Amino acid sequence: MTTFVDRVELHVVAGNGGHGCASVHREKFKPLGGPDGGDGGRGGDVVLVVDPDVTTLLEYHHRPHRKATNGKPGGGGNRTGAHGQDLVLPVPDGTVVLDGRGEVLADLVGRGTTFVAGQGGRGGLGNAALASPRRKAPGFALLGEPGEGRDIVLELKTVADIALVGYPSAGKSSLISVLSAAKPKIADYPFTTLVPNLGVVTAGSTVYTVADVPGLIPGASQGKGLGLEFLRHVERCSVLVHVLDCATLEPDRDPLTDLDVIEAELAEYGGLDDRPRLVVLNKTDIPEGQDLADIVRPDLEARGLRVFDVSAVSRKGLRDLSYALGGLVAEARAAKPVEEATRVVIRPRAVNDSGFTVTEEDGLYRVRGEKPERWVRQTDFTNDEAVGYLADRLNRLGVEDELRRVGAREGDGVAIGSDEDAVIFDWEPSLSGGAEMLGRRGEDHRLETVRPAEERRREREARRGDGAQREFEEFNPFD
Ligand SMILES: Nc1nc2c(ncn2[C@@H]2O[C@H](COP(=O)(O)OP(=O)(O)OP(=O)(O)O)[C@@H](O)[C@H]2O)c(=O)[nH]1
Ligand SMILES: [Mg+2]
Repeated sequence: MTTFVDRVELHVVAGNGGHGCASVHREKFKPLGGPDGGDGGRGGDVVLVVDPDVTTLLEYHHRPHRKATNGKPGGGGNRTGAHGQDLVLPVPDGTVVLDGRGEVLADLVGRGTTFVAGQGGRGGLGNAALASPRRKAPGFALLGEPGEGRDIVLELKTVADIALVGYPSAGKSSLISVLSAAKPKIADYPFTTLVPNLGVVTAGSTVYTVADVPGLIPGASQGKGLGLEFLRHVERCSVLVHVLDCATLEPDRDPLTDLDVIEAELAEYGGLDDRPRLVVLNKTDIPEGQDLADIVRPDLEARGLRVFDVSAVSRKGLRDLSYALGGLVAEARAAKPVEEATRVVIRPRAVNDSGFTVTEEDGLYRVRGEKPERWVRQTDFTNDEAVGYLADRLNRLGVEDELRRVGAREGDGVAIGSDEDAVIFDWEPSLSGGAEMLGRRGEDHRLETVRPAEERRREREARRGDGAQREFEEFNPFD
């Protein structure tokens, strides 16, 4: 038995960037040949790609955790680490990608459409790349950045031109079976169809797809029957077809009230009002069915609906129906903008790449920004020289000037990053730009230690409370 899965939660983690290497070239009789540590490789991305041969999300239901490979660290002799491999995940045509809060991130339609669900971390620069006239032999390298990890939801919406809707047993699957080569399950009990069926119809020069959805009953919007769950597959269709049963033996039912009930459920689901509709009166091979069809036709036409008498059993009226549907599909396609064969969906980045902000919350100054936060992730805090390099970079970006402008004073706590992963240090303002102050290699007191936020806060409060002597040394750049 095949299982149809049309909604899954997927946890993706892109590959980490490889660390840069700190190494010094060594040769016989030439002990200090300069820095030659190579860069780390980029971590692999996690990429979703539409592959029309994939029809369900079942694969991800079984294995919801996916990770791309990490970049390799750089090596001595200027060896660059290998890039991690991208993890390419094939998804069905019509897959919608949502974030954890239900916001749509991407709508993947058309073979080859691509979405980067997790971005691989950048590799860290090796010490060779960090060398400059001022810093001839850096004794540190940058760390690779962690790969982006995300929880996303994939939802499948069938990409069909025509959707057949109606009560259970109205003959929707029967119609697909006679209009197309598809062979869905057909039976005389309700809810035969548990997942949408799809068929391809050729009418003259137009080729289009028809999908049915499991039968709807009154109260489907409250979850009765199979509920409205499957209507998401109708959302992309250009035309809705009401399949009305003219031969039902159930009391209280006739084609007109059936139509009203289904329309009420569609309205409850929402978003389908603008779709053109037509009506199929089915089972007119049965004499009573044809009689009923003749009775209700004027009413339906008075509502402005196009009406087709058909029979999925005797195949009556099918040719007219398939051409009428083909015409509507052709119109809908002509009205739609032409889509490129391959679309790449790029998720907009939340933060401004060049900027940063400084805000104050009870005495703690918080620096947010793509660059400062990235630089912090790249820093090996066990290496003083690396920490000094970070201080330089922040200074050049103007973080220090901005701190001064918003009123930060010596000794105030400064946090870089969000609440969860901030690096916190005490601010020791430099007097003039930071770059020249790194006189002594491997020493920089400005970023003295990385300590938990709570500890820093307690310390600050204690300082304020009794005006006690500050317990750490002043940093004198001219020392
Ligand atoms: N006489 C007659 N019977 C039909 C016709 N179309 C469908 N049927 C019968 O109606 C019953 C239900 O048909 P299905 O095609 O399974 O109906 P459905 O709308 O797909 O039903 P669900 O999947 O349960 O929603 C079957 O026994 C069919 O043989 C028709 O044109 N004439
Ligand atoms: Mg069916």
